[in-house]
Amino acid sequence: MFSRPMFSRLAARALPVAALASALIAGPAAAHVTLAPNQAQAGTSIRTALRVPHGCDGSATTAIKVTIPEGVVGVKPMPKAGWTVATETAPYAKPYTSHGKTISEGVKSITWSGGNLPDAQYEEFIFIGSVQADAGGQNLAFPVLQTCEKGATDWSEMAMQGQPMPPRPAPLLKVAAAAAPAGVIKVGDLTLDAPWSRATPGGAKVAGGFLKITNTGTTPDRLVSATFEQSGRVEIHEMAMNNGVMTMRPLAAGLEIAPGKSVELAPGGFHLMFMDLKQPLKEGEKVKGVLVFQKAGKVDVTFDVRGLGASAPAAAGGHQH
Ligand SMILES: [Cu+2]
Repeated sequence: MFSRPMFSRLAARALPVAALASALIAGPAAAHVTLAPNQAQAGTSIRTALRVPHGCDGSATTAIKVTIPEGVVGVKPMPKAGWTVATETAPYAKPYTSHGKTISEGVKSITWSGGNLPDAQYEEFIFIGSVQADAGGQNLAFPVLQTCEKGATDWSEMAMQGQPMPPRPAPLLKVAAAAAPAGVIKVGDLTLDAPWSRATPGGAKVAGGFLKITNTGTTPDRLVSATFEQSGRVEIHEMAMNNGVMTMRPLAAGLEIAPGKSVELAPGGFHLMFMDLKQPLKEGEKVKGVLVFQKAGKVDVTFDVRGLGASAPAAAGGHQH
């Protein structure tokens, strides 16, 4: 029978690095400088605090400097009574867009200094920022240099697979994957963006179906067929100029989605053609359908029925074929 300490050692050895990092986050961290909260979702803004639970070997803390990792942008510190706050800016590895402007640099470190935090007391140093959308699934490290009346502590060590937990770990922020926007479906290498259709005027027997299909993989896929709950059958169409007249024609072989590319099915271009409608489509309805791809297979989708767009090409005449 294993004694408990022996079992713990065996278990610790088998932990992959991600689990080890999680253990650092979730474990009893009262003795370390940590972030609270220490979890965030990619693509969202954060408000978090560095928790400083003690000084350096009993000596009072006089300055805290935190380094902001790549993937966290738009950082602003909260001023703190009795402390002077300073920031350093530098270019981001990946610029981002905010309110239509490209932001290519920002705060990369914050220092609160000039205060005095006795070893017997605890304090929080607050800042806000945003986690970039592609930082999902990572544990971002925020190394901290804690300066005290006597000495300093460098909280910058990283947990490594197969190594014991470091005594001075950098505070970590565990970032969950960004939420898919409403109406976006991911299946295999394909992303299907917001399928929609359009209300039909009385008596119309056809309607268009639209969405954006993106292939994030390395091989082509092909939309080969589809079904729509309120129509007898569905064709895949393209619009093209023919003797100076815009006409639609069925794509017998379906529609290829090249790797790394997006194909937009939209009024005036490629579209699904819902034939033999059983009843008119009304604005606000949600109608189920199925898209069939050569590689990704069958995908259930829901088409949002939008209002009748008088000026949009797909609703304007070409449907009498
Ligand atoms: Cu058509």
